[in-house]
Amino acid sequence: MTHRLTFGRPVPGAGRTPRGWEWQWTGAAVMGILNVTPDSFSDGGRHAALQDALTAAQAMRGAGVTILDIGGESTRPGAAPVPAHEELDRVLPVIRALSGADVLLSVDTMKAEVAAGALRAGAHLINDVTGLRDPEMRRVCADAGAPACVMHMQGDPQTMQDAPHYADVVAEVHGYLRAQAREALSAGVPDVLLDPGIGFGKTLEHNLALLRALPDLTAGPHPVLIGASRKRLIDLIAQVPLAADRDPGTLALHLHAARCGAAVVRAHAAAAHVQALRVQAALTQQPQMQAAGARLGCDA
Ligand code: HH2
Repeated sequence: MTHRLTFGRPVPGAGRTPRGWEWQWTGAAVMGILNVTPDSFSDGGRHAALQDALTAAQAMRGAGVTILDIGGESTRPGAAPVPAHEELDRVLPVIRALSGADVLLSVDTMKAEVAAGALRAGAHLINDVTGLRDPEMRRVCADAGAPACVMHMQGDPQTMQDAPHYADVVAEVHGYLRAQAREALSAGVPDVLLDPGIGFGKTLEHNLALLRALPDLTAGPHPVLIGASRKRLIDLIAQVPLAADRDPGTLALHLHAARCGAAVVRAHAAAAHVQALRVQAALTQQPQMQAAGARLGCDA
């Protein structure tokens, strides 16, 4: 399946179209997670020094990862909020050091102020786990010509896992994502990716229902991102208490997502994902690399 994402300004690997600059790829691209936080649930503290973050980025890039998602604030259940200036201090040096590299830079932030600073420093894409609910976030993305990932979360990270409740989780989450996409596009955001938000205010049954219903979401007009990497649902399914041990379960979930038409999978073990997705693509005879994706070594 071929996916497209439109930017309002030139970005690495994008081709010019009448609507802007388009990134086009086939199969699921890998978004490598680069958390520069002390407290992320799986990789907290690992990339605190700039050099460690750049070494990790280089390794992912070398393995064929085409999008890096740089995060300066943990969103794990119960995480303490971080002031904008502190989040900027964490992400800006990494963005500046990587800007100009042949890779798309996404910034994982809930704050318009952080998004604005990150985009000025050279980021290309905003990943907002609050789904662009803040009109200021929509304005910042529109002004910078940056597409955004619109994610669903019930509640906020402090309380979201207390008692998640839905009458019909699939209808509610998909309806919310479509409404937020309309809102973002009408505010001038050039394009959106949609993400049902695995683990964000959801029980195991809610997560499984959303993953099973993925073909309904991927049949829509917007590319879909799935981020199940090392999340607790894998422990609940397969009894794996340590987050760092959950890569096999992550791969199973993300290969399922790719088969269901997901455009991007967000992963800690990014190199292993590139390899597994290439093998899966060969089995399903999807052409591996096309157009812009070929130049970027885009993952099938
Ligand atoms: N999950 C996390 C963070 N950001 N963004 C999107 N679009 N989708 C996700 O599923 C998602 C996300 C949580 O994972 P991680 O970054 O590893 O942990 P932490 O939030 O503790 O930094």
